[in-house]
Amino acid sequence: VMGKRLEDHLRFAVAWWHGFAWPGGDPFGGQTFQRPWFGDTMKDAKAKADAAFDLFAILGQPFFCFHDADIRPEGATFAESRRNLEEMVDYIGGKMEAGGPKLLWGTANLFSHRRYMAGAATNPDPDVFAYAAATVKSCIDATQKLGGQNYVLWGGREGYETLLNTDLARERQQAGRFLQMVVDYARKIGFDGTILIEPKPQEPTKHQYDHDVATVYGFLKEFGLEGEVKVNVEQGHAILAGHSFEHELALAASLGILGSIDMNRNDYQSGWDTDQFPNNVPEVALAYYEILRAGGFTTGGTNFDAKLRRQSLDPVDLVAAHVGAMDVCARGLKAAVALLEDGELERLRADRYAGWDGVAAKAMLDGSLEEAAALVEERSIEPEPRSGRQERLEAIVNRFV
Ligand code: 3MF
Ligand code: MG
Ligand code: MG
Repeated sequence: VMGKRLEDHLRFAVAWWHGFAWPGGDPFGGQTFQRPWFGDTMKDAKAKADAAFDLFAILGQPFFCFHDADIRPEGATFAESRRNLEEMVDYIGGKMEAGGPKLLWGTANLFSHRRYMAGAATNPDPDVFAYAAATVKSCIDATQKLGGQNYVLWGGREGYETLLNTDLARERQQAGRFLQMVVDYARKIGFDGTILIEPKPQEPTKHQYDHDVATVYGFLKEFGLEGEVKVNVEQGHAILAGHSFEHELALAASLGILGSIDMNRNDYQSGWDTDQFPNNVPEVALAYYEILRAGGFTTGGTNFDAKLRRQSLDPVDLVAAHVGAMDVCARGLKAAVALLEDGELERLRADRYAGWDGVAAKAMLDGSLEEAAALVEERSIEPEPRSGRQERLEAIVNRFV
């Protein structure tokens, strides 16, 4: 399709944080999982990397993604954390050279540590801003060193709980300044990957400044960064924002900022992010349909931002989870390709707007209210609603999924 093999459209990535770092945390209990590699030492971090590459060898997926905090132990000081990260980057780099997957993206965890409870870039404390900036620098360096094709920023704590203690305008300015610093540094060191913001509403802070694609685009425009930064769209985050996955993808594509996707599943109980592995082929098909219509991924890909359920104690379940998820995506992509090749949907869509091909209608696109008013009276225009044929379109989709 479009000159590429099917798998080159999918560009699967395994997320390091769910598979190897997530302790099965339960807000009503605590840690659920026990893994032999859990621990705070460099030895544990290396054992975790070994386990990760064992899984990658079984799955054979082309990419992986990580946060700094997933791959290195936190040091007693910033400098120690940075050195730990550098050592792990060398360790992982060696494994990648031996034939492992490539890095789709790296990112900084600016949300788990208690220092970020009141925000990272948007924190009222300038020391936290500086610490976050230093951390992102070390993560861009790590991503660059491992040949990462993108760099992601998810503003997990960039928001507020109560407006009463919040200078909203100031915090958004701080976030804009921070993002400019990120872009400047990435360009300065010759990082040629794509910088991506991952929008998400309502969690963990009640009011997130990066609520959805439209909000992030407004933010990028405000700071003149819409040509520099794109978005990483996540299914679960789209649902939490009251959208569908395909809506967020289509909007991002139309704004020219569609970069990559975090694939997972949030469904009817959508008050919080459940990060399940995808298992809804029709929904996935509509997502890839939008991605293909936008020309497919360039540097982006399909990252499984999905975790095992807490009762799935055996890490071997990670194999089944990823295999099943890849199958769902492959089936969704094939359905999307078949729909595009069939062409009926696109013909019907174009047909719906065919009225705009007339000369008078075209003139209205650069006309005025007066011209429209004159036209309506001169031609006695009295519109009747046209048939939308929605069930017919859905029936076409249903033939392919
Ligand atoms: C939270 C997320 C994050 C991001 C990650 C990279 C922990 O809901 O989706 O995963 O994907 O921080 O941006
Ligand atoms: Mg995500
Ligand atoms: Mg998420």
